[in-house]
Order: sequence, then structure tokens, then C-alpha cells
Amino acid sequence: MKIYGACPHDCPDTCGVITEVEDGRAVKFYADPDHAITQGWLCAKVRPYLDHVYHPDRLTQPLRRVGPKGSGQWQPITWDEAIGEIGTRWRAIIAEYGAAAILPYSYSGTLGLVQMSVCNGRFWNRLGASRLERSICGAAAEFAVEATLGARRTSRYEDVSHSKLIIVWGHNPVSTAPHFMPHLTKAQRAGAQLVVIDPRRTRTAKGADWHIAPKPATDGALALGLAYVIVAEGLGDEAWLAEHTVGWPELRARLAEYPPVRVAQITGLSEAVIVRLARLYATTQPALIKIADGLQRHLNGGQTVRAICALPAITGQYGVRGGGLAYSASGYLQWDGETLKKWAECPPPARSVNMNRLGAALLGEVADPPIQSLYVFGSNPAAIAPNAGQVVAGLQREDLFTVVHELFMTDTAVYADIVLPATSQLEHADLHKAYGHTVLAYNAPAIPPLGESKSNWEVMGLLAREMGFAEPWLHQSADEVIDDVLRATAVHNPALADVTLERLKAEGSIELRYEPDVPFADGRFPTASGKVELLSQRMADLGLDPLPGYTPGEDDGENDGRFPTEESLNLISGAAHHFVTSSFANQAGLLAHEGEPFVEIHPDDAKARGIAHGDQVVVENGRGWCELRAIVTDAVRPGVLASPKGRWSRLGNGRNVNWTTPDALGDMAGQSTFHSNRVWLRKAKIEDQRFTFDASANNL
Ligand SMILES: Nc1nc2c(c(=O)[nH]1)N[C@H]1C(S)=C(S)[C@@H](COP(=O)(O)OP(=O)(O)OC[C@H]3O[C@@H](n4cnc5c(=O)[nH]c(N)nc54)[C@H](O)[C@@H]3O)O[C@H]1N2
Ligand SMILES: Nc1nc2c(c(=O)[nH]1)N[C@H]1C(S)=C(S)[C@@H](COP(=O)(O)OP(=O)(O)OC[C@H]3O[C@@H](n4cnc5c(=O)[nH]c(N)nc54)[C@H](O)[C@@H]3O)O[C@H]1N2
Ligand SMILES: [Mo]
Repeated sequence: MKIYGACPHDCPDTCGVITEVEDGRAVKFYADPDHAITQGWLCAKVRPYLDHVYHPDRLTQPLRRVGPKGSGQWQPITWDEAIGEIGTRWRAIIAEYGAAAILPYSYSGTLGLVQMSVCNGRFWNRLGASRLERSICGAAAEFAVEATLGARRTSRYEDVSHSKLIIVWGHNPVSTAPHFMPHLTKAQRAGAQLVVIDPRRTRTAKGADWHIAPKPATDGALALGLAYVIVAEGLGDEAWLAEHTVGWPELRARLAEYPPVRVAQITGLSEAVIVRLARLYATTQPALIKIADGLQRHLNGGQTVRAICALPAITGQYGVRGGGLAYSASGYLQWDGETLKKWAECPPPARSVNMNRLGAALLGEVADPPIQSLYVFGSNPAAIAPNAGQVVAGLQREDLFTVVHELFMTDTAVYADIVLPATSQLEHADLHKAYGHTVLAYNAPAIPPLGESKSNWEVMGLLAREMGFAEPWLHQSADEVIDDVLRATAVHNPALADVTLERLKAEGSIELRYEPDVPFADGRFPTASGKVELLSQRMADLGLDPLPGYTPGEDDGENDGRFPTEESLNLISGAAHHFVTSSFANQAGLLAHEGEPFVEIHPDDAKARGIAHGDQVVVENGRGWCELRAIVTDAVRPGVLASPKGRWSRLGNGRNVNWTTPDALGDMAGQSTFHSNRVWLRKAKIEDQRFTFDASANNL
């Protein structure tokens, strides 16, 4: 039997997949040959998906903690006992503190309509729990792009074949958007030039005609410097600017602050590079700039994206097939909010807690009421949230009642009071839209749940019943939810007119079409002015700089005086090729490909610290430290370290890079700032070696 599914993981490609089942067991898993984006092949991470589904470490029954927090001592309990205990604890917390003392924490373990979006909203809104400000990934870029262009719309992957120049800017699609790559390669074969701007020579940069490696967090200045040269040399499209933008005179005046000589100092690039790139960009058209979210995980990330968004306006490239800005397709299809969340039928929204401040929030930053219970699903905050030492200290709070709904005993689950087993994508129903394209894909359950595992949505139903909530919208089947949301959304999104659940089930995936086919080709931008808002009143109203700009945005590593400032390095921690953040980072085959946790360091920086290739090193700052294997390489520029995200502390020596990353918020939308991370690096000493995980050894 062949069953259509969708890859649920956090990736713009959202592939169509097929599972073959024999006697209730999945025996084959492969790409849907008819899915417009997937085109019959899967990435390295998802190809061995049955190893993930049938991993021997899958959780199969509810567990109650019996030893101290984090000790890993559990007693299996029934679902009735687990839900009953959660209800008892929550009722007591609500009586004493109110429901806002309960915080749900979830992110992108699955991107499904039901298992993520509806599960993030309905039950918690009805309960009156604290809301989670979901800003760990791309909040600043989303905000910046919407403020500037009005909506997140992006060209189709295949339209890159019309590009003559592609600037992939702080983005690593070989790893993070693999199904864009065949189209990009085809364009390159047809003569298009590829420029990659990244402080690290990534897999994507290796395939570029030109790799430019600026200092991290200086891209805003680089963009303004390019604009300076374009204007100074008369290469801009003044007619397009006059017709389609607001605020060009003001921005042009600001550009005077960004001559190449200054931008060279800020970025660490030569003036010649800046001038050459500006000329290339302004004279090779169609020219596409492709960004994602890694670029903006900095203190100044929102303004960086604003500055980059200005470039296609200055060169008149918006609306041109093969030109413009490729960021996200999320703006084409927004599920009907009320059907998703049921705000109107719930108590007024409670306060919100920024997910990047989880540790601080648990340790008292959020008071009145303090957080007394944490319910985690579809996320692994002890491994993926910044300033992990604080997160772990918060999770160790004796008076915090923590429930974790998971497939595996993650770095987070190990601190739970109650662990609930979750189904994998092969075991539940869902509907998936994508952030890289406009293909919708239905995921039919292929196999029965493993052991006693239950889907997020089933557990929400059990919790609702336990709390006495009888609203029918908390007790629908997943298919009923999908059907309702599709119908409600179709009212305002004509592309869904003939898309039904029945059709999705029969066809697996359906590509939605939007007019105009090339974003903004009709010259209409859904901003307040209908134009590209180089000058943004919306920004001004929020007390933000109304014009694109550059501010240094330097992290100080919370240096408590132990570390000499001049020896600091900037650690960036982007995507690992073989994991999706921490998902799959417990899978033997993929771990073997990725190798042990490492940090890349430039030979000059290694030499200055007496580090040899392969040495065990300590990366540290005032927030914490972790141990990694040094890879001495000129793939990073001097002053920069790179160590991929996603490692499980439990499977290493107790800590990962997030023990050093900042939980300060960026310039817009409460954005995470992982890459604005000032650290110091030294050779590990014998006494540093902690190969077994000892939670009591936190140096907080
Ligand atoms: N294989 C794999 N794929 C993934 C993920 C994964 O973990 N693994 N994660 C998924 C998720 S959650 C997301 S949000 C997307 C992210 O997709 P991307 O944004 O493409 O991925 P990142 O690796 O986070 O960041 C891209 C690049 O930004 C660079 N960078 C960091 N700071 C700067 C800077 O200041 N300037 C410039 N120019 N570059 C900078 C990093 O070196 C990195 O190579 O990928 C998704 N896909
Ligand atoms: N240092 C550093 N850290 C980063 C980043 C960075 O660039 N650098 N990037 C950040 C970004 S962009 C993101 S998006 C976040 C992602 O962080 P998370 O959203 O936490 O994503 P994952 O690490 O994939 O963890 C998802 C967890 O959900 C579980 N899961 C999967 N499906 C289900 C399900 O159906 N139900 C339940 N209950 N659980 C499920 C998986 O087993 C897994 O443990 O990480 C952030 N962390
Ligand atoms: Mo992300």
C-alpha cells in the first residue's frame, strides 16, 4: 500500500513523500515523483526517515519522574494517570496564580497546520495560558520584509533560470533549501554568475563564482555601500524609484554616510570588492538576491534585511522574472486566523513571553505570576534556545512543573516531571504549506502509532477534556480541522477555490497559483502607500529607524573581566548539513556523516592560541562554555568561528554551543541573536574534560 505524506521538518522545501506499508509496518519511504518541488528525490536527512521512525530510542509510553530533576529516573505510567496528574497540578496552579502561570513552549518539530499551528493556539487560548512570542527564527526579517514590501512573496524556484546574476546572501541552500539547488545549478550552467556572501565558506559558497566573506553583522553597511556606488555611478533606476517607492530622497541622502572607504572598514572587505560587486549587481540583470533567516540572527538583523530589500528597488529589479528578492512564500497563503486559533471564543489573550528569553523567564524575569508550569512540544529548548545554561537552570527549578511531549528523550525531556510519547509524521494526519513555495501537501497517517504514542492534537483533546472544556473545536478529528480551515481560508484566498480535503487526499499535493506569477510584477505592493516603503511610517510609529540603516550591534560576551577584549572571536552557529536543528542529531547514520561536534577556526587565530588541527578546545564567555574539536581551516575568516547548531548536549560532553549564545533580543520583533556571539577560545585542559553528563556541574 502506498501512502502520500509530507515532510514536516523546518525547511522551505516541504517535500512530498510516499510510504509503502506492509502488515502495518512502513517498509519503503521515498520522494513523491509528482510533487512539483520534490521531483522525486529527498535530502540526506530525510532519505533514511525509517531510521527516525523506528529508532530504538523512540518513547513509547508516558513516564513520571521518580529521581531528582534531570537524573533520568522514570516510572512508566498510563495516559490516564499522566493526564490526571497534569490536570491536578494545573488546577492548583491556576487557583493560586492564574492560568498565565502556565507557559506552552513549542516551535518547529513539525510545521503542520494541525500538529503545529492549531496545537499552538486553540487549547492554550481557551486555557488562558501565557502566549509564546515565536521569535527564535526569522521574526526580524519577516517584520522588515513586510514593512518594506507589504508581504512575503517570492519567485518560484525554477524562475532562477531567468537570472543572470544570483547573490545568495547569508544563506546556505545546499544544506537548508536543497530543492532550490538543481534550478540554481541549471542557471549557472546557462551562464548565470553566483555570488555568495557569508563569513564562512559554506557548501553553497564552494559552488560560487565569487565568495565574499564580510565580518558578521556588517551586511547592512555592505548593502548601503553597494547602494552608494550604484547611485554615485549613475547605475540606479531613478524612474522606477520615483514611480514605485516612498522615501528614496531620504534614503539617498543617508547613503552619503556609506562611501566604500567607510564600508570597507566596517565589513573587513576591500573597497575594490565593494565597488566591483556594486557594478556587477547593477549591470547584470535580471539579478536575484536570495536570503533566508540565518543572516538576520544578529542584534541588527532587522535593519540588515531592510537595507538588502532596498537594493532591488534601487536597480528596478522588483517584479522582473529572475530578479528581485527571494525570501519567503509565506505571504501567499495565511490560514484563516480565527478558525486556527478561536480567539473570539476564548478569554482575552494573556501576556506573552519571548521564547528567546526562556531561561531568564523561568528564573524570575517573568513574574506576576511567575511561570509555574512549562509544557513543551515540537521543540527542544535545552538544546536549541540561546543561553542554554540559563534554560537548564530554569528547568531544574524544583517548583516548576514541566511536561514534555516528545518522540525522544531529548536534552529538554530529561528535565521533565512528566514525559508523553509523541507520534512521528508517519503516524498522524496533517496538512502542510511551505515557506519556500506554494505547493500544499496532505499527510495521511501511514502506520499506527508506535507503542502508546499520541499526536499533539490528540493530547490537546485529552487535556481539554481533563480541564472540562467541551467546545467542539477542541475535539474535532485532524481531518475535520483541516476541512474547516481550508473552507474558511478559501473565502479570502481564491487560489484555494477548488482545493478540497478529498482532492488533497487523492492527489497528495496541489500547487497553488497566484497572480501575478512573478511577485510584484503588477507594480503593486501591499503596503499602506502601495509602494516599496524605503521610508516606513510603521517603523517610525514603533520608535524604530524609519530608514534602512546600519548599527554595529556588538555582543560583549557578558565578559565579567576574565577575558581580554582584543582576543575575542565571533562565533556563528548556522545549520548543520545532516540535522534539522536538533532533529535527527540522535540518529547514528547521520551523526556518522556529520562527525563529532566541531568548531572551525582560521589558522591565524589558531596559531595565536597554540591550537592545532584536531585539538579539543573550550569555547567560552561570561554566559558559559562548551567543548568542541578544533578544525583549523581558512573556510572562516580571521576573527570568526563557526560551529553548527543542533547538537544534543546529552549525547556529547554535556553542553553544546548554545551554552555560549546570547539571549539578548535583536532590533526588531524580539528576534534571536545567536550569531552575535562573542566568545573566547582556548585549548581544553585535562580538568575540563567532562565526558559524562553531570547536571550539577553547571558553572552558572
Ligand atoms: N540541513 C539543515 N537545513 C535546515 C536547518 C538545519 O538545521 N539543517 N534549519 C532550518 C531552519 S530552522 C531555518 S530557519 C533555515 C535557515 O536557513 P539558512 O538561513 O540558509 O541557514 P543558516 O545556516 O541558519 O544561515 C545561513 C548562513 O548565514 C551565515 N551567517 C551568519 N551570520 C552572518 C552574517 O552576519 N552575514 C552573512 N552574510 N552571513 C551570515 C552563516 O554562516 C550561514 O552559512 O534552514 C532550515 N533548513
Ligand atoms: N546556536 C543556534 N541555535 C539555534 C539556531 C541557530 O541558528 N543557532 N537556529 C534557531 C532556529 S532558526 C530554530 S527554527 C530553532 C528550532 O528549534 P526547535 O523548534 O526546537 O527544533 P528541533 O531542534 O528540530 O526540535 C524539535 C523537536 O520536536 C520533536 N518533534 C517532532 N515532531 C513532533 C511532533 O509531532 N510532536 C511533538 N510533541 N514533538 C515533535 C522532535 O523530536 C524534536 O526534539 O532552533 C534555533 N536554535
Ligand atoms: Mo528556523
